[in-house]
Amino acid sequence: MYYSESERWQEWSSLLRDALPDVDVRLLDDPGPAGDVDMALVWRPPAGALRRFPNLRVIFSLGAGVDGILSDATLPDVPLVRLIDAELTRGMTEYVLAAVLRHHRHFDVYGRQQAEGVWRFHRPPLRSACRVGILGLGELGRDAALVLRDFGFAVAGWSRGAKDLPGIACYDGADGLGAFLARTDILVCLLPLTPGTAGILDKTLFAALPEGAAVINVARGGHLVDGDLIAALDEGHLSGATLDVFHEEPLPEAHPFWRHPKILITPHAASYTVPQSAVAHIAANIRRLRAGEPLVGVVDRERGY
Ligand code: OXD
Repeated sequence: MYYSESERWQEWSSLLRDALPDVDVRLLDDPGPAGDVDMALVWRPPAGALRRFPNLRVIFSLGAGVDGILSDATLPDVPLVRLIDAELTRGMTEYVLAAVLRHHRHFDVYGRQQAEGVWRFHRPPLRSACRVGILGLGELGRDAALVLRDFGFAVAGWSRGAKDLPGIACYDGADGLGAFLARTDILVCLLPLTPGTAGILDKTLFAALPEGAAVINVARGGHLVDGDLIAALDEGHLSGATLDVFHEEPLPEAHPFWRHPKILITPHAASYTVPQSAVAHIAANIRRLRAGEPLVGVVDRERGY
């Protein structure tokens, strides 16, 4: 059973049938007898929608983040599987690289200068002296960190539990956060949204970054305290921000982010699910489910990712 942008369901359904000819894909709006449905493929389904299916065995997320599924307090107690897709991961890395380069090469400053007809060169620091910090070293954070490292940036990562990545300075836990922030000129948030990470991008965190740092949020709007970001930019402590995600989407017309000269907004476009590649991950898991084998990408509901 499928629930997302309904215009894409034909595409998903035909790709799934190519991979697993016996699969019968139905829309949430027209699922047939509830007892027939044993698997759900969803992106932010309406709360309560999945509890109608008594024989549900698994829920597949059609996106990397699962907060929009876990927020349903009545979610059936069956495995929830996040999407792991090379195209989605690379799409995110591409965006993060572009955003880091935008701050590193002062495109944000040049944009403001252009508006005033100012011709002034700003020499960027050497890449090896530009310290990028990735908050969150899951599937997406790890790939971005390694590509930025290969590009020559000084990359560090922070995660809740300890991680070890070649050429990346890895910090973890509450104790490691201060040192991680103190060495970070460009901060990228790629954390899952959980009760423990909501509002993490706040004035305390910004104050722990060096003067002139930039912030890129490609995780969830709920990570950011909007007013604290505006204050840190207006005081000049932060030099700029690139934001792809917001508390309310689309971002309301009256929101001050729209007109802030130091903020670039993109419309939740950092990455996106590519059905042609994502279907391989889902089909492989369906085969595992049928063979009674462990699924890949099962979310730990306690942790929230
Ligand atoms: C996702 C997203 O979680 O697009 O995949 O935000």
